[in-house]
Amino acid sequence: MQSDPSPKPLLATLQGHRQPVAPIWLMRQAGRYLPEYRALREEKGGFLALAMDSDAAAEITLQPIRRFGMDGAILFSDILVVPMALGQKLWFEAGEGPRLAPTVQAREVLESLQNNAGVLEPIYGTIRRVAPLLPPRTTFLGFAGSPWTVATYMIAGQGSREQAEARRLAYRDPALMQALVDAIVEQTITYLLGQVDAGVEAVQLFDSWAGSLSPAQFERWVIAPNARIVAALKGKAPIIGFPKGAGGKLAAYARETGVDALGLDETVDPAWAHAALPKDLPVQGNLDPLALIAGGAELDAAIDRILAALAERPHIFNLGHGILPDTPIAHVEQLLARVRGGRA
Ligand code: 1CP
Repeated sequence: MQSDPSPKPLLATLQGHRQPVAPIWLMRQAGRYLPEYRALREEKGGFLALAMDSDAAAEITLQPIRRFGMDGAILFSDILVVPMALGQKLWFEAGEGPRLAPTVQAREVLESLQNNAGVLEPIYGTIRRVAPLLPPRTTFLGFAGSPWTVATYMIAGQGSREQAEARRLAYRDPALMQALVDAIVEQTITYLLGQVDAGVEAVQLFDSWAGSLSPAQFERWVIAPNARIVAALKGKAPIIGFPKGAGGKLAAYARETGVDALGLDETVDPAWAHAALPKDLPVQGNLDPLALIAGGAELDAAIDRILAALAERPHIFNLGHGILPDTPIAHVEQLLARVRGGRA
């Protein structure tokens, strides 16, 4: 049964109500393509310092809302704070990316885990600061990484091209992998419920590396853990699942996890998705971030194709992956005007 639609277009779409104009937000909308973000990062001295400073993180969450009037504000934080809450040391190498404490063996990661959930307090502080400042039509989104994607970082200690260490461990010692994933699931549920308590209205599970798994492994390490998280959040806040690279496994993912909405990456044909997915399932996506960089008539055409393919179902416009740091701001403005002007 559908609830009464929220007056907020993005939240109403997540509740299953198609909007005359698709609501829009962009993954990584708070970040390096914005001069106001770069200025604040310079001042605070790095990503983690920003994310753990509730005032700075609140300001960054609000920057794209002020500049563009996005329909969704996404909490400024990172998926790797969950390993930190599990006791793994996290830092960011300037110009490179996140690093997690030296991990010789996954067993060591697991054995050294301890509940350090107190480190998440400043993030709830960010949410409490942002919530009362949002315009009435803006939906506040929280997020977490999906357990598989988070595990790949915990095991490799950093981003890894094909997630080979984690995939190898999953075959070689599935019990160990399961114990690690279980720990992440529990902490993620606590974290997401904490976000909802603090004031977010919906959440997204980012599964950036879902695409590297074979079908049976996808069932076990993507679908099953995400289904547990979805079940724990049911009735509390809608969940958008974003299993990047899942391709033909998207329909099974949606059905078996019970997510409220499905994020599509840019490799998915939206017309295929519309035909293959349940008619009332809200979908989000899926402009290629490189089309946004290119701009011009090609950008307009790419936007129009997506809007047309998904016009008959609840649709949230977004990119197929995070916005890239060299994206011109004028192209983001062009995108918003096209999406908002195209259908009335
Ligand atoms: O200033 C900087 O250089 C930091 C860059 C940055 C930012 C802006 C990182 C480091 N994280 C973030 C914020 C972030 N990360 C958000 C904030 C909200 C928003 O969307 O505006 C979100 C949702 C994330 C999610 C995230 N972090 C993912 C999943 C989505 C995706 O893009 O695939 C992943 C994989 C991460 C890990 C991470 N954090 C940062 C980097 C550079 C990476 C990728 C590292 C790698 O794979 O090597």
